[in-house]
Amino acid sequence: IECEWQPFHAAVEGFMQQQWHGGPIIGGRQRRCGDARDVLAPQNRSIRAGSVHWAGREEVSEALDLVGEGFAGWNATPVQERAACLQRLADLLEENLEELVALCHLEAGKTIQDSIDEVREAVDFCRYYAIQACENLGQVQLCTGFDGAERRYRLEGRGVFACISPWNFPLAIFLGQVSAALVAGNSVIAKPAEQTSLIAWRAVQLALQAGIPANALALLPGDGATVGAPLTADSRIAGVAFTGSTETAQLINRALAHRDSGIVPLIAETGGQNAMIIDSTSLPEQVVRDVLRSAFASAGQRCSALRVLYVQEDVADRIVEMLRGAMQEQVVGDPSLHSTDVGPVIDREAQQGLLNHIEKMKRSARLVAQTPLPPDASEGTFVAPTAFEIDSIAQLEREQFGPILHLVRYKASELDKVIDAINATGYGLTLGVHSRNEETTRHIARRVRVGNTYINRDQVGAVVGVQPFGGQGLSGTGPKAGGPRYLPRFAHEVTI
Ligand code: TXE
Repeated sequence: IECEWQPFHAAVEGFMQQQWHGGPIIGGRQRRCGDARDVLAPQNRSIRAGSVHWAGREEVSEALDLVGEGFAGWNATPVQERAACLQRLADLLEENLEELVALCHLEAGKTIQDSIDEVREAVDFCRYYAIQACENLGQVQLCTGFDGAERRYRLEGRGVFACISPWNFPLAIFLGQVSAALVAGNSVIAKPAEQTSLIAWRAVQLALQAGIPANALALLPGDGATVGAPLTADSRIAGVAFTGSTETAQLINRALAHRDSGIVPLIAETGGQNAMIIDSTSLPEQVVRDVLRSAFASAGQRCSALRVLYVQEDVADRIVEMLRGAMQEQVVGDPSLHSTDVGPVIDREAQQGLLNHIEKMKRSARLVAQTPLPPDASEGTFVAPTAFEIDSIAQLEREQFGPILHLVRYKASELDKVIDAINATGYGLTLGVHSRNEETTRHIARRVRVGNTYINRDQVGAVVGVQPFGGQGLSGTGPKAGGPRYLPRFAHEVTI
């Protein structure tokens, strides 16, 4: 990691002096509507990365008209040409890596390494969907019916897709959704999260440079009420791809259901209440390393992140002791430093919510460990990684999207109760298991209802084309992003 990281530092630092000024992009032109809002770095609120104009209702309507007109032409473009645009976009992301790393680091407060990984994941999404599209979309497919006759069908774009994305993977999730929708033949209106509009704006500039037609892609930065809600309520939208909170996904679902024009798909990836189960055969050193990464990497702001650690009673004291020591050693602070393990959380609102939870838990649970904050922590939105001991996952009302871990001790005879409690949350995103007993791992993996299970390793999300990612229940609709069944959800099956 050191070798990979060091050469970036000088180039990234150069870009950190830059100011970016973004806004809505409609018809390939940037709009300067409304007041420009300052973009401040989460790690130090006196560092300004630039500014961004937010779209209003007028821009929403204008974008819908324009991108609606662009759909037919883009959908008629051969799939190989659409895929070639994604490959060129991937090339451009790589060519602009240092700028994008600086922007991701400043706008989302990510460490340099996390920012590099972020750009790489976005590149992988573009390349993977380009390849998948050429293999599975566009050309005529044959299927043989019960009557022995062959029928021909083709997958085509649905129309205008709204892609609504969160701030925690501001480039990778943003471009993952947009590239999938586009390559399937849809025209796209992209609505990035309020907190991370600048990097999305830069990505859309690069997409247009890569050859995506100006009337096939529009960007509308803005808030959920002004931009997101009117978009999803509009009859011109033919589908929605959404990643964010479960509550917002439910709102969108209701908005789509209440429209009196067409029934359209919602592809949603949402939150989780992710657990890890550790039994007495596990290797404590490996467990502690994987728990730290799973719970505190990216300051706990990954949808896959570990929230509740179930530890078998016989090994609990030892694990707790080791975890306490390791949490004491973690470094919280400036995400531009190679020595930093945990950076800031995204903004003051998120920070306050997490601090409130910590205060509440201090009154009702046992504090196990807390990583110290640096002396200058008040300049940014830092939250000290904290671990509490609680009785059950059922005590937690909602997902805490930050560096807070909850431990629960269980007896070997209670394993099935643990599994039932995890299933009873209604979420189903990720589960970690640490055990060297194959029967136990198989039993747990079969019974827990989650999208992704991680056995004897850390629980850190997706690997495009290798480990597709997505949940079930309150955690999302599937199909899994970065997997072979994702693209067809963005398309219509047309029999010819
Ligand atoms: O999500 P929101 P936030 C979860 C996690 C976190 C929570 C809050 O639990 O604590 O979400 O994050 C847009 N109609 N995850 O506040 O509010 C909004 O503008 C249409 C899980 O960012 O759901 C933004 O672009 N759109 C996760 C997007 O929805 C609306 C990643 C997400 O915002 C809207 C991040 C509306 N009515 C957070 N209201 C994961 N699974 O990866 C808001 N939006």
